[in-house]
Order: sequence, then structure tokens, then C-alpha cells
Amino acid sequence: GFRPKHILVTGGCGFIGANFVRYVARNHPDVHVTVLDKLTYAGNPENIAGLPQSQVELVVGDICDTALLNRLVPECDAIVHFAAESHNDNSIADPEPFIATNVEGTMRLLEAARAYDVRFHHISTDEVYGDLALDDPERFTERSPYRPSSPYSASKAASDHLVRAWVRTYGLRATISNCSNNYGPYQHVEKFIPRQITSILEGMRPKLYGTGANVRDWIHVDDHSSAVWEILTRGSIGETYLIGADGERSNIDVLRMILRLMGQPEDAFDWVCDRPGHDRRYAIDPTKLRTELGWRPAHTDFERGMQGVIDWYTNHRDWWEPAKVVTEARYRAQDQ
Ligand code: NAD
Ligand code: TDX
Repeated sequence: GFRPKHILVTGGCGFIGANFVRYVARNHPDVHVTVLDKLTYAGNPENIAGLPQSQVELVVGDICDTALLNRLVPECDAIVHFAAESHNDNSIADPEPFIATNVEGTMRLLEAARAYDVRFHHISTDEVYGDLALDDPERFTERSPYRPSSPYSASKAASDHLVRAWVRTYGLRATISNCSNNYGPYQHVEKFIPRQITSILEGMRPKLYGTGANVRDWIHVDDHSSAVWEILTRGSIGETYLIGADGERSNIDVLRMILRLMGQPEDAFDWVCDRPGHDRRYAIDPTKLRTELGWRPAHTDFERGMQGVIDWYTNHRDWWEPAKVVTEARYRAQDQ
């Protein structure tokens, strides 16, 4: 296996990146971490606060900044690339930053990794495969065709293709993982689960898009982190691994669970207009990751995981209240 000593984590002040940095600090105290994050609306240095300063260092900057990459990348033996514009609704309102960060930014990082011969792991999403019908018996596999629906998922698909091209053409030592929907602490309040929990805590009614029949395949963010660590250290170069934990649920079922756990009537929400092009269903077949690398999720009780997330948002109002005001104003302007 590959034993990294110093990793560069892009987007390490966002939801999944920060949880990954915390995972590494907890489980691999010998690994040094440099976080490179632009601190967009989605990035918050609080997300990695309290970690040992001797282990984790934050550099505020843009992954598109070649001069900065030429300074940071030679010091590392691996890049784990989480930085992205990540929200579908934002990409529908304004696609431009998605191309700049997700496509151009990934290209800049790949060029730096190539120049300094650094191991690269690319974090991607199951959304690159488009959607499945609600009653389709199939799930996504590593062989599913690319068929992205939104500007966000198209930009992530583009970034995956760039990584594959750099592997094939330049021999870059890279791997890709495409994960399903994550839940856990530090997730931005624009996303489905934190939006609904924080709305209830604020005395506002949750908002369900369309019919609520859309299905997402939920995985706890710590299980995503453990899978990424296995792929980074034991995955085969040039390979793609799908990450999922058999967590398919319809949106309306998830919302009713949240309402019930928070002591509300199960119909105490509003139906709002649907997301344009709304993907119906995502579902991951994680067989390759399980058989090749022996990975297993630790969080298999979704209701228990959800209770943990509700408790976290209940106890971290100072963390989310400023973003809540801004986010709901943005949604109101879109009638969502
Ligand atoms: P997020 O929006 O919470 O965090 C993104 C982070 O990237 C922020 O800290 C932001 O400041 C930073 N960033 C954005 N543009 C940057 C730039 N140009 N330079 C440097 N930093 C920049 O996103 P997330 O939900 O944590 O997602 C992280 C990654 O995981 C993304 O690549 C996303 O596509 C992927 N992913 C997310 C999910 C999910 O359920 N959230 C599922 C599968 C894959
Ligand atoms: O208020 C809402 N009401 C609602 O019904 C919001 C914010 C969302 N939804 C629906 C839309 C989706 O069907 O809930 C589902 C989940 O929505 P999001 O949290 O926006 O996630 P999704 O669009 O599925 O994308 C997420 O998973 C894949 C991440 O944001 C992506 O970064 C990741 O690639």
C-alpha cells in the first residue's frame, strides 16, 4: 500500500473535506495535512477548528492559482481533491463558477500533480451517471455510461474525464471515487437534510420539491471518509470506485423521519415547485469497493445517524444561523 506522509486536501473547509480532515487527524496522527480552500460561501474555517496546529495547516487560496499550487504541491506526496461548487440549485441559477472551479480548477491541480509527480485522488459524485427510473432494478456501477443532467453534474463529469485523460496520456498516479449523497455534521444549510432540520429549529416549515418521490442513496460522511482513505492507500492506480452504503430513501420518507424525530406532525411541510431537470433516483452498487478493498460502512442505522445529525444542528446554532438567513433569502428569490 501507499503510505502518505503529507497530503494536500482541497476544499478542506467544506462539508465533506472538513470531515475527512477530522477523520485523518483522528485515525492517522502521523500524516500532515495542508488544507487549500478559497473560503467561498460554503467554506468555513470553523469546520476544522480545534485540530492540532502541528498536524493541520490552512492555506486560504484558489485551486485555479497556478503560482500557489507550484508552492504547495511539491511539499506533498498526495492530493485529495474535494474543492468544488457543489450545489445543484446554485448551478441552475448561475453555472459559471461551476466551470471555473470544477473544470478549470481540476485541470490546474492535475497539471501541478503531473509536474511534481504527486499521487492524486479525485472526489466525484454518482450524479455523473444521470438518474435511474424509480422502479429500475439496476444500480450505478463503474461501467455505467456518463449522462449528467445539471450544470453541476456536467461539470463534475468533465472533471472525471480530465482525470482519466491525465492517467492515460501522462501516466498520472490517480484514482477517482464517485459517492452517493452524504449526510453528517458541518453540511451547509442549503442542502436537503440540514435545510429541513434548521427550518424546524427556526419555526419555519420544511420545503419539499415536486412530489417528494425522488430517491437519494444516503451515506454517512464518516463512511465516505473511510472509503476515500482505503482507495488512496490501497486502490489501484487509474481505477474508479463507486462509494455507497445501500441507503436508498425517497425524499418524502426522509422528511417525514426528520419531522417525527423532531416531534412534529408528519404533514407539517410545504410542497414547493420542482427543481428543473430534477434527477429521479440515484443508487450505487458498491460491490467493487467491498470485494476489492474489503471496505464496509460503519453507520448502517439511518435513523440513528439522523438523530445524531439533528442533535448536532440543535447544539450548533451559532455555526449555522448566519448562513441560514442568507440561504433562505436566496431560495425565496427562486420560489423554493
Ligand atoms: P461544499 O460546498 O460543502 O464544500 C466545498 C469546499 O470547496 C468549500 O470549503 C469551498 O470554500 C471550497 N472551494 C470552492 N471553490 C474553491 C476554489 N476555487 N478553490 C479552493 N477551494 C474552493 O461541498 P461538499 O458537499 O463538501 O462536497 C465536496 C466534494 O464532494 C465535491 O467535489 C462534491 O462534488 C463531492 N461530492 C459531494 C457529495 C454530497 O453529498 N455533498 C456527494 C458526492 C460527491
Ligand atoms: O429544500 C429542498 N427540498 C427538496 O426537496 C432541497 C434543498 C432539496 N430537495 C430535494 C432535491 C433532491 O432530490 O432533496 C434531494 C437532495 O437535494 P440536495 O441536498 O440539493 O442534494 P442533491 O441534489 O441530491 O446533490 C447532492 O448529492 C450529490 C450534493 O449536493 C452533491 O454535491 C452531490 O454530488
